[in-house]
Amino acid sequence: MNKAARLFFTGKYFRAGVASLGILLLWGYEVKLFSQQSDEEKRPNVIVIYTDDHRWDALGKSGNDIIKTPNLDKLVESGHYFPNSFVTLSICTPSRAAFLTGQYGSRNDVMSQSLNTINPDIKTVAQYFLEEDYSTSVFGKWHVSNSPKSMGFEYEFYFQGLAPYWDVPVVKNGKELETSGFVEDVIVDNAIEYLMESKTNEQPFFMWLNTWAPHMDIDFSWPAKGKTLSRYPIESMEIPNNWSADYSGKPPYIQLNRPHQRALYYGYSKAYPLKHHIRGYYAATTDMDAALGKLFDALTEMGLTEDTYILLMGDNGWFMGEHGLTSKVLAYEESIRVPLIVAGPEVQTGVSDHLILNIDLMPTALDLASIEVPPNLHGRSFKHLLGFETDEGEKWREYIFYEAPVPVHGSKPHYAVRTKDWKLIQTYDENKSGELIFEELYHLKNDSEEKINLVGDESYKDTYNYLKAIIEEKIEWSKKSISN
Ligand SMILES: [Ca+2]
Repeated sequence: MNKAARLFFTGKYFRAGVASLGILLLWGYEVKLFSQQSDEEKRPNVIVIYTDDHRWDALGKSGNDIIKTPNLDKLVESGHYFPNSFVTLSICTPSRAAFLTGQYGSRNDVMSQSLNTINPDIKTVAQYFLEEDYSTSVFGKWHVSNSPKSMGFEYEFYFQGLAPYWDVPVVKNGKELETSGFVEDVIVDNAIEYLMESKTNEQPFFMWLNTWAPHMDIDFSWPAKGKTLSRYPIESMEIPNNWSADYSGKPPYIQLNRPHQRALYYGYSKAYPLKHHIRGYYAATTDMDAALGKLFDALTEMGLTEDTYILLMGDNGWFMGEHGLTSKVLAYEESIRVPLIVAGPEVQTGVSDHLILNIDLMPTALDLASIEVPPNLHGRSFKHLLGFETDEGEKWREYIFYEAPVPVHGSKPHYAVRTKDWKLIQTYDENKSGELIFEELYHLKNDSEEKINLVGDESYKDTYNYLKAIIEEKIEWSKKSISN
């Protein structure tokens, strides 16, 4: 249906039409046509949930036997799970901008926590939904400098970056507001309240819900609920296999700079402080899971499940001692790989190993709502991978491109290309020369923990050349996007 027709059926003209048909009904006219059209034109709701610093394996269904995420596991069972999902740049603000625009940071202008203003000429996912007469809302962490309203969200309940886990101050529709309780409960309770108010509205809704957990809180810890922490005995936490990093195959600056030095500050050279952090991260994830469980239950109780798509993805991952590191940004798996689950009407249940990016969420969300996907996006709709017949066809990307073109948290400019089995990372000098200073090649199929750098190994020369040609072409493309 074209936009004009859609607006007719959903806007004031349609409401006027309904009133007229009501009069016709009183006169005893046949109204079968009306009821058929109403069902046919019912449009789905879409909820995108962005979980913060949620690494791909902090999910029971990923095979993690320690973490407790019963509600997300249920979502996996009822929907489609993509364990090979990644972000285009692993840090909060650029990841949000990538989702909102369906484009890389080099195009939307958001490439670090300080380069945090989305190019206002680019239309966001919320603006596309708004144009189709959806009601649009955002909840939880916002973390870009543009205002939610200017990005197409009619209803806002948000806070900016670093925040406390308890009694978080928020902005609700332009007004500052104090809250009490755990941050995820505050976010979800307000979202449920909004849904209660809007469920009788004939407009469908597009909601973006951003969690704060399991991101570290404003004091760099994870003050989860006491009961939840007690479910994770510190001695049961497992130290990662790639904890004691051998830096001989890694760019030397990593050891000397923030990613490693901050880990040392946290005490990660010893097992106990690291296990203590793993416990806090897992408990915060479980508390987040419980809050999302309340949202899922509320959708069921309100009878919205059958009309609502849920797309849940992590905004970036998080190092928990792997390679002796903390934090994110760097292109290793723990940082760039995130959970992705999609559930909703007629979504085929199952698990797919296709390589998905966060920039694919926007076109997929629009496509699920049968809204035309704009042609200028970098991401692609993966609706057909959810069991729907579409024009997209079956061929999907064979690699993902990762860009971190400006220094963030002590990183140097670096890029990566990852296929299902391999990854090539290139690190560049951040100074004017911009020369290539380090390369890493990992055979993920045999070395998922990225311990052995195979650059220079003659046996893998063809693979290296193949990936090198791709990454250098993509880097040129990325640089060109920035200069434009
Ligand atoms: Ca994040």
